[in-house]
Amino acid sequence: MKENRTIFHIDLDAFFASCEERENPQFLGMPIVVGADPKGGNGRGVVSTANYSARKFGIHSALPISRAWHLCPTAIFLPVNSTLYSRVSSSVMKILKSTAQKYNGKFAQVGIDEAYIVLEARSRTISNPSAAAVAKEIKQKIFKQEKVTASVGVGPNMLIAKIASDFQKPNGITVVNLKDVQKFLDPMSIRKLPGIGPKTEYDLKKFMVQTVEDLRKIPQSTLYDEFGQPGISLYESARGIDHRVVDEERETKSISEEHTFEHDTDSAQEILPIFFSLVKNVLNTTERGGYKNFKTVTIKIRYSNFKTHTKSKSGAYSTKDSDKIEKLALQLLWPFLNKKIRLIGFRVSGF
Ligand code: TTP
Ligand code: MG
Repeated sequence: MKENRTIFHIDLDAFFASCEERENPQFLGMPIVVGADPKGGNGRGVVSTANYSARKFGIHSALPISRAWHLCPTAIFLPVNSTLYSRVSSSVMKILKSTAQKYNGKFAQVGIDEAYIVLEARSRTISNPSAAAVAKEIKQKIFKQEKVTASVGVGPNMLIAKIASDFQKPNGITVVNLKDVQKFLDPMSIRKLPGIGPKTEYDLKKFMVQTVEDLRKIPQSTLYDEFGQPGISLYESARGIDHRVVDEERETKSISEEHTFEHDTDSAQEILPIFFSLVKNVLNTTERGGYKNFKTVTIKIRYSNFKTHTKSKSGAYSTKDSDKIEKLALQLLWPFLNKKIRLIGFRVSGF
C-alpha cells in the first residue's frame, strides 16, 4: 500500500430521505420512508431508503413497501422524486470536485450520493490540514450549501475509506491510518467487507468465519479452492489490501431507474407512459451527472412469475438524442410486451 496517498470516501446519509426532510421541515424527527406507495399495507414495490428514525423500526432499502408499512404505519411515506435528488447530488459533487482541486487531488463520483477524493500527502501538506480537518471541511461545505449530512471515511485505499465512511453513520468522520488498518477491520463482521453478501457469509460459516479476524486465519489456498479468484479478493480484503486506483471521472458505472406496477399488467397504455418517464428521468440524471455520452442502453423487464430479462444495445449515444434513445428503448422493450409484467427498468452505462 502506498503511504503517500489519503483516500476520502464521502457518502450522504439516508440520501433520498434527507432531501425530503430538507424540503419538508414539518417532518423533522419523524420516520420517513421513500419508495413505492404502501397502499395501507397492500402496496407493491420496495423501499428506496428510510431516514434514521425509520430505520429504528427495521425499515431499510429494498424492503418490500408493504412490510415497511406494517413495521411503522405512522411513518411518512413519500414517492421517489428523482429530479430533486439529482439536483442535490450534482451540487454536492461540484463541491467535492472543487475541494479535490483545491488540494490538487483527484475526484471520482461512484454513485448518486457517493464519491472518492484522493489526496497525495505532499499536496495536502502545502496548506497542512489534517485528514480529519479536510473531512470536516467537506461535511461543512455540503451542509451549508445543501442542508444534508454526509459521512466521511478516510483510509490508505478505497476499501478502507469505504468501510470507514459507513463506520460512524450518520454524520460521522472516521479516519483510519495505515498502521491501524488491521485493528480496525479485525472485530468487524465479514458482512462489512464490500462484496460479501448473504451467500458468501453462508459459505464461510462452514469455516466458522464470522469476523474479519476469523477470515484472516483461513489460508489463501483454501479460499481459492472454495471460491476461485474471488477467494483471493477475500484474502486481501481481510488484510485491508486493495490495489484499485481511483479512476478519475470514470467511476460511475451506470444510471438506472425501475418501476414496479401496482398490479401485473400487459396493457401498453399503462406500461408505456411509465416506461418513457423512466427513460426521461435516467437521461436527466445522466446529463446532470455531467455524462453527455454513453455506450449502452439496457431495458429490464420482470414478468408476474418473477422471471427477469434484460436486453441491451451498444452504440455511440448522447443525452441530447432523447428521441432516438426513446425509440431504441421501445424497440428493445416491445418483444417483451406479450405477458403480464410486474416491473420495468431502464439503464444507461459505459460513460
Ligand atoms: P445508500 O448510500 O446506499 O443509502 P442511503 O444514503 O439512503 O443511506 P446511508 O446513510 O446508509 O448511506 O444509497 C443512496 C441512495 O440510493 C438512497 O438514499 C436511495 C437509493 N437506493 C435505492 O433506491 N435502492 C437501494 O436499494 C439502495 C441501497 C439505495
Ligand atoms: Mg448514502
